[in-house]
Amino acid sequence: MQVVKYVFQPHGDDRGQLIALEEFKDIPFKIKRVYYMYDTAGGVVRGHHAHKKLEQILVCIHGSCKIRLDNGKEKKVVPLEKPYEGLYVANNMWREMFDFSEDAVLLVFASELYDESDYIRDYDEFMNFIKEHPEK
Ligand code: T46
Repeated sequence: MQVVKYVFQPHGDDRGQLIALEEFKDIPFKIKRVYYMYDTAGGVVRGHHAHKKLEQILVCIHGSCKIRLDNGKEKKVVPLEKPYEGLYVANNMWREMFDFSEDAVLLVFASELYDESDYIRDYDEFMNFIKEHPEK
C-alpha cells in the first residue's frame, strides 16, 4: 500500500508560521467541505468505515493522533503529529483514527459534501466493494 503524505510549505518568519492550502494546488481536489474533531476522549477509536467516492486530506494541526489505513489486503498505521503534514485518504480505504493526544485537533479537507449514503460502515460490504472497484 502506498501511503501519500503531503508536506506543506510553511510561510515562516520571525512572527511564526502560516500555512495556506489551495484546491488543486496543495490539495489535489476541489474542497467542498472542511471539518475538524477535537476534545476526543482518551482511548477512543473513530472512523471504522470507508467511502464509495469521498477523497480527503487529514491534517493534525495540533497535538497528535494515528490513522490506521486498510485497503483490504494490507494495513498501515500512519502517525500524524506535524501541522504541516497532510495524509491523503482515498475513498476505498477503511480508516480508523486513534491514539489522540488530549490537545489533538484533526482537520479534514473533503472532496464531497456530507452524504451518509457514501459511507461503507460494514467491513464485509467494504471487502465486496473493493473487489468490485479494484485500485487503479
Ligand atoms: C472520515 C473520518 C476521517 C456531519 O453532520 N457532517 C460531517 O461533515 C461529518 C464528517 C459528520 N457529521 C456528523 C455525523 C455524525 O453524527 O457528525 C457525527 C460524527 O461523524 P462520524 O461518526 O462519521 O465521525 P468519524 O470521526 O467516525 O468519521 C469522520 C468522517 O465522518 C469520515 O468521513 O473519513 O472522519
